[in-house]
Amino acid sequence: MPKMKGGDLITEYLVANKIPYVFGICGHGNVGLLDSLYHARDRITMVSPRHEQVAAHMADAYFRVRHEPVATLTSCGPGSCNIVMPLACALSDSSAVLAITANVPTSQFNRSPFQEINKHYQADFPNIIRAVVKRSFQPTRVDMLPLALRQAMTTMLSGRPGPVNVDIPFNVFQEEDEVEMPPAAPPLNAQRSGAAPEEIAAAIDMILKASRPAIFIGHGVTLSEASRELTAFARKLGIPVISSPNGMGCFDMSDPLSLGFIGRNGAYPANQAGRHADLVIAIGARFDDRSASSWIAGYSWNFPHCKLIHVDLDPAELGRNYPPDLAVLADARTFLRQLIAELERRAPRAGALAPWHAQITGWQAEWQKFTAPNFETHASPMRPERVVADCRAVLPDDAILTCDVGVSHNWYMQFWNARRPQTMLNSWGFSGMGFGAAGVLGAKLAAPDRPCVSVTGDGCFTMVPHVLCTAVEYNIPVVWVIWNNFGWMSIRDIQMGMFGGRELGTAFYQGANKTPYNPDFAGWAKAAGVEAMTVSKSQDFKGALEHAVKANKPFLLDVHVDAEVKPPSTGTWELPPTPYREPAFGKRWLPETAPAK
Ligand SMILES: Cc1ncc(C[n+]2csc(CCOP(=O)(O)OP(=O)(O)O)c2C)c(N)n1
Ligand SMILES: [Mg+2]
Repeated sequence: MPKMKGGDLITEYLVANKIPYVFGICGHGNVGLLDSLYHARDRITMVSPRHEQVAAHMADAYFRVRHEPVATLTSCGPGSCNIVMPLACALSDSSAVLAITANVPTSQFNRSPFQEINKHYQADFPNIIRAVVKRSFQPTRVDMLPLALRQAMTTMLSGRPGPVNVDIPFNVFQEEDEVEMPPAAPPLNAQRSGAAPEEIAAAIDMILKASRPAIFIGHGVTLSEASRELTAFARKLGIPVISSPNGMGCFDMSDPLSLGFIGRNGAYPANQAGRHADLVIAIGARFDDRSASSWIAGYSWNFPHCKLIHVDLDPAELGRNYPPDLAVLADARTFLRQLIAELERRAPRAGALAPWHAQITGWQAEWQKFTAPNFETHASPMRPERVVADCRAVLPDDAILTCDVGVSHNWYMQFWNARRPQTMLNSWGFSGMGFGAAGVLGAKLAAPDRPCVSVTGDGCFTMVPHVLCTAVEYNIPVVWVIWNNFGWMSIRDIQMGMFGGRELGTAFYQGANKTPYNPDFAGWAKAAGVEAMTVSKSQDFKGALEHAVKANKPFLLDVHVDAEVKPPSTGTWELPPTPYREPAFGKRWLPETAPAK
């Protein structure tokens, strides 16, 4: 066996796994691997943003768009500590990132060399990162690398995907040993688990018996690439589809059977259908507080009065919040294919759901009547609905939207019509500010021929403004739409609504008389070499966005949006012990009869 340097083995393994990019930042700890990547630079590209947080958000977004992973590379100590937050985002949204971190030389373990974390254990970075990855590996010799790399890649992509860490001491990159290249890891979805035949029979029995069924989909359907099967199944039986944010687009949201998002910031028809349903088929979705009106019965769901079939490939999610009547441990696509095959053997009653459809059509009409006028209104600053509507009008169906965190996200969850899977990326479970503004760079590298637009708050963007430099350095033509409302307005809204309007630390001001302040974002962008425009009138936004997308260069639009127009709540959200509020549109509905079981 020929001798190989640790750094070369890692590089060749990344190439063998068809990993085209390493997103990362140098440090003395990882120069050994940089040297190996230098020699392979025609086969794997290093992209070096200005903050490690950005590198990991980029990797996360890249995976969400392509379902193929890339690696991040950070140095020992502070550089690697900077990826904790974005890895938490990736973990809570089941996104794969191969996080390669460097550590101090093994011969210096426990001597407190520069940047070692060793209060309790030598070279203790794995303990910092363990809560936010599926697994952390620390190979301390070159001959440990083949197994660690293979296990890391396999763990990352198998079952429910997620970030994995390989923490490598400085010397291991440069030392040589006789090592064999491990086989490439199976790609995402290489192994798929199905339901038992009796579970499928029981599921179909329940589905055909229901008079008010609804399907609830989450990221599991997206990750399983089950859009076609979901669409065929829902249309065959006419079952409406409610979506959590990372499931959006798996079922075309312009289809009348698509009811949108559910929960406080959901669409009224989704909450109405959720609380009136007699059967919910939840697939790859996890009933988190925001998509379940904090589990308070009658706002979004009515379990256990309503029956529940819960399908997921992670047993930890089955019954986490609602005990299912039928729990199925299976891959979403396989399960749906099994349902479709079983349906071929049964004869569903034609028109059985007509009364349910009539109710739903009525709720959709009410919602449409309530919301439509605001989509037409011109104003300065802009009405939020107008930004959403004009984005939809300008962007093609395959464009990728990376949402950030805050009020803008609430509006997009309520009103964005995603038409294809993997076109709307959301930091849903962890909601890390900067995910959208940074992630859009990774999304564009994953889909170079499609428009990629980030709608990001003024607060979110200011967390990662150096994304401008990276877009210019690497010529990544993305568009940032800054939803500029001069503050951390989603949090200010909580102070206004729940804390008597006592506002502190939630808006951006300058001077003693509290003049609203923000940097001139367009000027800031131009200083970085990015084209930019400020849009303060709604009449100008659509044209500006069209121009920015067409320009095919990094482009920033600073869009002034009215902070005082709030998204209408159609469910609720509770932060105990603070009292929760009744919806602004629609109301709680509790069944009169006792639970059916
Ligand atoms: C890294 C991080 N810090 C803090 C928060 C808490 N937080 C959630 S939304 C928000 C305000 C977002 O401000 P902005 O981007 O301007 O959006 P807006 O709500 O004003 O639309 C904050 C601070 C968070 N989610 N992530
Ligand atoms: Mg803001």
